[in-house]
Amino acid sequence: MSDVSADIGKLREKLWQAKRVTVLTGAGISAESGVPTFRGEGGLWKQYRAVDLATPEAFFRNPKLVWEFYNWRREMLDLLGPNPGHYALAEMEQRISRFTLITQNIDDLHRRAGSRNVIELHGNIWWVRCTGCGALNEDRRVPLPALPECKSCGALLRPNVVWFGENLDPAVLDEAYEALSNCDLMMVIGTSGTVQPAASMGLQAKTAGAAVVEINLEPTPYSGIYHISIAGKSGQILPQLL
Ligand code: BV8
Ligand code: ZN
Repeated sequence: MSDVSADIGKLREKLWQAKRVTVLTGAGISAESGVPTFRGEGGLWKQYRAVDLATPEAFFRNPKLVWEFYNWRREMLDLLGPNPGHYALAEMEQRISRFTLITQNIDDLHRRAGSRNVIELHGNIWWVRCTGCGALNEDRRVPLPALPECKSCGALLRPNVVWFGENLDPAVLDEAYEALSNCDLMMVIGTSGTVQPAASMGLQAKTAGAAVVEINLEPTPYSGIYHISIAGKSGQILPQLL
């Protein structure tokens, strides 16, 4: 039995014995849906240098370019769908009474796969927020106009996502910390562990006493620190846990 399948067996055991399970996902869980990750080959940051575009300064300087970046992702996401990894997590939520899913992704694929209780740390690409009156709306037009305007006050809309240098919503963070501080199993899936504060959440769960298991295509700075680190594709590994 390869050590990967041994580890999957160990994780399956922990999963169905756990009293409370918390999951944190990153771009890697959407890779098998065809959504480019931030760091992989053809990653978002290379083509569009998201670090430069996903910032309030970039939006202030050139809102048209930033909206072009988000419209490009919205159009792509409109054609793509969840993969077996997303569906497996939605199934787990049905079968495990105390199960919380935290995601860094803004692609809405967890909800489209049927997950209901999703903590979106960095917002959601299908929601827009008015830079004038703050109105928040879901807007699934693809594409949006080049410079979309608020229908009630006419000011420029922005994607309702958290940009680099922006604070996360404190209420969302509180919910995430409650879930990771009170679980006995935390799975960290498809994230390179680069972006804070999400990157420290696995370690925080471990410090709070949880068993932490990583599922990732490649090693991350945390692989040696978590209890189990399984190298592989989440779309192939997660269904084996059901
Ligand atoms: C904050 C939404 C307080 C937008 C995102 C200097 C100046 C200013 C800020 C900072 C600074 N230094 C550090 C910071 C803090 C900064 C940060 O961490 N920067 C990084 C770049 C160093 N963080 C912030 O700014 C956060 N706010 O800290 O507020 C503050 C306030 C003011 C000043 C300072 C601090 C806000 C961060 C949120 C940014 N918004 N997304 C959008 O998406 O357009 S982040 C975005 O990038 C994602 O949401 C995600 O969080 C991150 C990408 O990471 P991953 O998801 O891990 O993706 P990645 O491609 O890296 O990895 C994928 C992994 O999957 C890989 O390991 C791969 O091997 C694996 N994989 C691939 N395929 C598969 C797979 N695994 C399994 N199966 C597969 N099939
Ligand atoms: Zn408005």
